Amino acid sequence: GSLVIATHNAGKLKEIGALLEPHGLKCISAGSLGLPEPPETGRSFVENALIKARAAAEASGIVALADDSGLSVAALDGRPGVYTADWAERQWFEGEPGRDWYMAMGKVEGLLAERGPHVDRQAAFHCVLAIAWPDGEHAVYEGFAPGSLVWPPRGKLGFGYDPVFVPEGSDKTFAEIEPDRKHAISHRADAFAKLVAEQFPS
Ligand code: ITT
Repeated sequence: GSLVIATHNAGKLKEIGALLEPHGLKCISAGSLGLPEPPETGRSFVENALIKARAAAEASGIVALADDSGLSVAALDGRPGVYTADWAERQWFEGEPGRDWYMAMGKVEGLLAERGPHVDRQAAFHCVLAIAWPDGEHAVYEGFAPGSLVWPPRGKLGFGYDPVFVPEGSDKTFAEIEPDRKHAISHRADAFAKLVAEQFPS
């Protein structure tokens, strides 16, 4: 079967495609269908993932999969959380195209630095996958990857905050490890395993 992937984030789309491929599932991107991007007005990853999946299923008439994800930093009381993309896109180094990623990571680091040299650097990536059918049926699956933040950023692989995130048990950042390895341990892989077990068992 085919699924519409309700994301406009190229990094996510690539990872979701790689995670779905072994299950014989084909991705159609929301962008290629010209689907609109609904406002993410939810206060949780679950709410936002459902908003995106339902809107795409309704508009396309095809089963849709959405991913809402983000980084929670312990010393920042879980921020940026659902606002991870907002911090990246708007609130930091606005107007310097191509450097936004560095800037967003720098905002997190700046807030950590304010808390002194012995600040707790623990953080976790969260991912909620929502699947929705045109008839309104839906389900959500949550994934999690514990780790810690490093500075300066290291590595060129992956996307988003990968260059500053070291997953638990590793000394490399997500941007320094091969995609296959990231796909074995990431928050997205964790949520995916639950989705596949329930929706696409082989
Ligand atoms: P869509 O809503 O169109 O899917 P988005 O980028 O706005 O795209 P989110 O609202 O879910 O998606 O924001 C997710 C944020 O978390 C975004 O800034 C990503 O860079 C970051 N993020 C999520 N997963 C990540 C990963 O595996 N590695 C690095 N950063 C990640």
